[in-house]
Amino acid sequence: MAFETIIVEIEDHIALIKLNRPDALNALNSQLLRELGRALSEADANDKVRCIVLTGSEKAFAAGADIKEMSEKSFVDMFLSDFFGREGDTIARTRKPIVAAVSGYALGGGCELAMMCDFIIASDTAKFGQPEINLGVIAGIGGTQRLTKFVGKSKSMDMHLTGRFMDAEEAERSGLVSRVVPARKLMDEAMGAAAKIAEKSVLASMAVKEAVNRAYETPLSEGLLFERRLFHALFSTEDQKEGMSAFLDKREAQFRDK
Ligand code: CO8
Repeated sequence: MAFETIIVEIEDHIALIKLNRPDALNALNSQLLRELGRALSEADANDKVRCIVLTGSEKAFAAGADIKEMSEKSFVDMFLSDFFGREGDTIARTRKPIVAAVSGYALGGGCELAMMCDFIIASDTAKFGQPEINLGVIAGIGGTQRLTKFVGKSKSMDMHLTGRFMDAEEAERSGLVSRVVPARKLMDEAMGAAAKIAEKSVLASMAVKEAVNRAYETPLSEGLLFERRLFHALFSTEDQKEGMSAFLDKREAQFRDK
């Protein structure tokens, strides 16, 4: 079934997913999150895809959850439908690497969506924020947890309590984004990073994701053990033999995800 709220292009082992609700600054409604979840699951299952890039428009990555869709809902509606819980879990469970390319507004659910990706490359026009407090609510799809882990308690409290926006420079300084580039170079930078990742073994990329994400979930000793087991396990792959022989033979490795 075709998508209506996102555009998906697959080329050179990269799935480029563009949020596409321009009239609402890519506000995240149920349809968009369902379609995004489906596109990510399909990318995970597609042997041709080795990395995913998620982006929005120049003006907005996403300006949050769709306020029109939510405004009249009751607690019972939200609780019974587990509003966006399942969709959020599907996105966060994607196993292949996802690079977020953020230009313009990444607010509320938009900031939370960017943080579910594996790293964020921002244009110098990017603005991050958790302004839910202005609507009388709080973040609902990971913002209080992920932002706090990325930028620390003080700045996270500041963002959530005041609802102020953080520019790209502050976001890089605080560890929320990995790189900032001029707006006109954003997609080249993100696609370049994805192309680098796509050259690697998907087995190793997935292992990196699992191990780095464990750092947020477990005490250090458990995380170190988990990393070591994955490291050992990769010695059962052909890609490890290929990667190490290629280094010794002074040639480029050709990974086959086996
Ligand atoms: N929901 C619905 N429509 C939106 C949203 C939104 N979050 N943001 C913008 N729009 C719409 C506007 O209503 C407007 O539509 P229309 O032309 O029909 O009136 C259009 O997009 C353009 O917006 P503006 O005219 O407001 O554009 P400006 O350039 O003046 O302002 C801003 C841009 C500053 C981004 C402004 O639109 C704004 O403040 N938007 C709301 C930001 C916000 O509060 N986000 C948080 C939403 S709550 C949330 O995300 C909760 C997350 C928890 C669950 C998450 C699940 C994914």
